[in-house]
Amino acid sequence: MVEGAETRCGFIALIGAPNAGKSTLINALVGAKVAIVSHKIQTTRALLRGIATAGGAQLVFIDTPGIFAPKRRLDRAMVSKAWSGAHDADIAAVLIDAKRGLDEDTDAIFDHLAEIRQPKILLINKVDLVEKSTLLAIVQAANARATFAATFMISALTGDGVADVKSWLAEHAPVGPWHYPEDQITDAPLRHLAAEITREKLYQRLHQELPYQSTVETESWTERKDGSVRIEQTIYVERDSQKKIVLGKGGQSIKAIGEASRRELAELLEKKVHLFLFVKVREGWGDDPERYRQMGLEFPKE
Ligand SMILES: Nc1nc2c(ncn2[C@@H]2O[C@H](COP(=O)(O)OP(=O)(O)OP(=O)(O)O)[C@@H](O)[C@H]2O)c(=O)[nH]1
Ligand SMILES: [Mg+2]
Repeated sequence: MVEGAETRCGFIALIGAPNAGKSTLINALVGAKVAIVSHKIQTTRALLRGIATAGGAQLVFIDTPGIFAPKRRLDRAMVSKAWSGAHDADIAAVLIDAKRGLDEDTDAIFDHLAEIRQPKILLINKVDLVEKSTLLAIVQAANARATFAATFMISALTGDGVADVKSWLAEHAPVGPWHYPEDQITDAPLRHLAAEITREKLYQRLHQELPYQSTVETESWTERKDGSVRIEQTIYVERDSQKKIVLGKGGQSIKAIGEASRRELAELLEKKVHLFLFVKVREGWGDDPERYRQMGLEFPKE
């Protein structure tokens, strides 16, 4: 930051259908992995802030859970978190997956956009996957449904167009002091980030419904004299049959998950990590207020 120069600080919520690429984009904008990503829908569960700087501006991006038609209690908690993130921001960035276009999920989002009074920008993501003509049709259809201050074509995966989004936001962020120290890249505590990394490995390794019926919590974190850290985490599942799958034959599956997570944690923390994973059956954790509190979600009454 230049001494004496006018500073800007903007909060930007990324909203969009499940799997649109919100978390991938936040990592690209921040330039480091702060949010977990998977090819499965509904990976992100709570709000997470990723912080970037551009020029004299601090840009605080809010990753939100994909917005979709909620059925379970956990889904409802995630959807309401996503909208609250959009309402609290200075600017809402609406992300559309170019491959999917204005499908049912995106349509439902557009129905609610009028309620958001803040300026909105449109980001058409995954341009690496489609033809130019398809993109133009999406842009036209989207702009007919809502008013956007700007439209960008990007690929969060390749980084194409991401710098343009950043500079536009830096120019349009409200004037004001920075909210976070200059070198901070996320507001998530390390314990939470560590649990998320293990959850990402679960999502990548397990199939069908199982990831949605599990959650991960960091139970203990001990810095050791030799400079390494000992982390204990619990994976909660709903049923004994699910525990068996998470463990895998002869413990193979949990071992692979633990190894992948440990490796990434060691890289993130830049120290040796001893990771211990425990699998616990907690029937009905999806109806347990404490699990929601741990995830950073409010517990819906019904
Ligand atoms: N080809 C391509 N794939 C992308 C791009 N952006 C994201 N993806 C992929 O899309 C999938 C979903 O990405 P996420 O970042 O987890 O999507 P999300 O919107 O955060 O999803 P939820 O948290 O479930 O709402 C992943 O497999 C990403 O690698 C892109 O620009 N191009
Ligand atoms: Mg996500």
